[in-house]
Parts: sequence; structure tokens; C-alpha cells
Amino acid sequence: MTLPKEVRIGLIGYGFMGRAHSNAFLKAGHFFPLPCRLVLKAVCGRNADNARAFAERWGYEAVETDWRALVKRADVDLVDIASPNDTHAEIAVAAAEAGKMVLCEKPLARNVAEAERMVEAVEKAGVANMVWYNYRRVPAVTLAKQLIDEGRLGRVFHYRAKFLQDWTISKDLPQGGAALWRLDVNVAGSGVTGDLLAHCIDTAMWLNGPITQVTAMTETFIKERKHTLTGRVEPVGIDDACAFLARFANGSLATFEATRYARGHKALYTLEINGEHASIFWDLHDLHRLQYFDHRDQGIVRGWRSIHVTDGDHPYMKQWWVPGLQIGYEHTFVHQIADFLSALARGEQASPTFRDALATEYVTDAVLRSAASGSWEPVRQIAK
Ligand code: SOE
Repeated sequence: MTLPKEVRIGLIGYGFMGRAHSNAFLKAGHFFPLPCRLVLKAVCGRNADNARAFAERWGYEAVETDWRALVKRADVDLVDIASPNDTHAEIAVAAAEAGKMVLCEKPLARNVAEAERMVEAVEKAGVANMVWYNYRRVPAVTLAKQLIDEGRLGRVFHYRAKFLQDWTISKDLPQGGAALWRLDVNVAGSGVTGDLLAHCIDTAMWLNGPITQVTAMTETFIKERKHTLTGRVEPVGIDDACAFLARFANGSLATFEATRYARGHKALYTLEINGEHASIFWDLHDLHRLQYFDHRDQGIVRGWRSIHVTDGDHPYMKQWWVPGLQIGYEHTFVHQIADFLSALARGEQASPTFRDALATEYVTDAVLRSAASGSWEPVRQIAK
């Protein structure tokens, strides 16, 4: 995998994630010493007017309305998939076969079968690939990884993660269509398990290693919703809420919970790890802080420290402003594309690759199987 001097990007999808990725493509070279130049070559969306407006606003040179045309373009080196989940597999396989680098929004796919096809395609073609699990690159979360890798926690006993939202409580909210495809199981694959828990699982396995077995429960609180595209009231197939227990390969125990029915919470992703010597807590609503407790501190001053992760020696922060000034959500995507390119320049691949993200698919698959069977389910492991 060699990196050209100029990487010409073809973006598919111009929604929330199309904006987050485009912002990252534009900013990365301003703040990070990139090994190549990024060119916003073409954006693809089904609605030509919207795609043109997006291209103008973000500076894409060309517009396509059929993703197949975008993937075939000789002037595109990297295909970035930011369209709904039901399109990921087909586009990724075609892009890999066309020899393009492929970036894909999370979750990798709607199910394991699609995800495995995608991994096989990028690996067979030998093209660079990565999935946008962006929360790993919140500096406070990256710092947590550093502290864990330094052995500061000692043996880990507990991992606890939650992702709470409240935007689907109204029974009048329809399902399907542009903004609401996350509620349509045929498009999304699953509900909060693939959309929110997938984030928690990706971070958890990055910080604490593989998950080996799970037992889960899910609930669909609103059983029928009008479908925006058909106009009919149709059954709801997604999980509105999911909670599961898990065991990690390192012997630690975990609880995970996600819901779109936690009134008052918009995107409350929290994680906590309790080790023999120390504990860590992080909260997306206060994302620049890492809470750290170290039992080895002198007794009279022992207590939770709230580390303001904004100093020059904190992960990524030297590239931004001066110590004490915060960054936010959008910067995680900037970090991710900068890492992707600099890893390629070293002849490596930045994580999570499609194969790394397949490990998350195996966990979400076991979670949904367990919710259906009512039993503990083993988690398949990826071949490294
Ligand atoms: C859902 O509301 C959502 O936008 C997810 O799809 C994103 O992945 C998450 O980061 C924020 O919430």
C-alpha cells in the first residue's frame, strides 16, 4: 500500500457523517503534518440538488448521483462511505475491487455476513481501509489507553459502559427515509446495538481486549410506526434499548447499556474501568476530562483527579491551541484521518481496520443472538 502525493477523495453520503468527514478532510492538513495532500474530488448523493449544494458548501469539485459512477472514477483514490448502513457492503466491495482505499462509517455492516464480505474484499485487493469509530480519538480516551498500556490500573476487574439518548420516545416519530433510516431495521440492521453499543464495544475492546461471551436483553418499546417511504404503519424491527453482561478474555466483567428512551440524555456515552490499583472514568458530555483515581497515591491526598486533557503532552493536543484550551467532537475525525495517512506513510494501517471492526460485529451479533435465545452466547474471535 503506497501513498500517492495527492489523495483524491470520493465521498458517498452528505448527511451528518458526510459533514463530519468532510470537515476532517479539510482541517487535517492545517493542523497535522500530513504525508500527502487531500483533494475533495467528488461527492455522491441520490438527490442531485442536495449533492450540488453540499459540493459547493464543502468544496467538492464534482457531483455524482450514482455511487457506481463515483467508484469507477479514475480521478478518485479513496472512497469514503458515509451513507446508510444498507449500502456499506456493496459499495465497499466495489470500491476495493476498483483498487480504491476505503473508509467506512460505523457500524461496518448490518450483519456478520456483510462484514465478512467487506473484510475479504479489502484484504484480497490489498487496499487500505478503516472504520470511523471516532471516540477512540478523543484525547481523554486516548490518554486512558496510554495509562492502561503503562500498566497503571493493574489487573482489571470491571468495565462499565453506557450510551444513552432520548430522541425516539414519541410514538408519532415515523421510521425510514432520509433522516430516520436508523429506525428501519432493513436499512440499519439493528437499533441501539449497532448504532450506539457498537461504539462502546469498539472502545472497550481497544482498551481492555477481546470479549468472549455475552448475555443480553433488548426491548422495542414502540412496536409500530408509520414508514416515511411507504406511508403505511409497519412493525418496528429495531431494538430501542439493549443491556448486556460480558466477560473479557482478561477475566474482567462488564456491563453495557444503550437506549434511545433515557429522557434528558442526548448522547451520554460514559465508560468506567476499575483495576487493582486505579480506576478511570470518562463522559462524552465532558469529553476533555479524564477522571482518574490511583490507590497508590499518598493516603491523605488520595482522591479522584479530574485531568483536563488539554496540555501539550496529552495525545493530539500539541497540534491544536495552547494548553488549557479545549477541542471537541469534530476533532476526533481529524485525528482519525491524520492517523490513517501517517500510518500508511510508515507502511502500516491505522486501527480500526475493517478486520478490527469485524470483531465488533461478532460481539453485536452475539448480543442480538443472546437477546433472542435468552442464553449466554460465545463471541466469535477474529483471526489476526
Ligand atoms: C445516533 O443518534 C448517533 O448519531 C450515532 O449514529 C453516532 O454514531 C453517535 O456518535 C452519535 O449518535
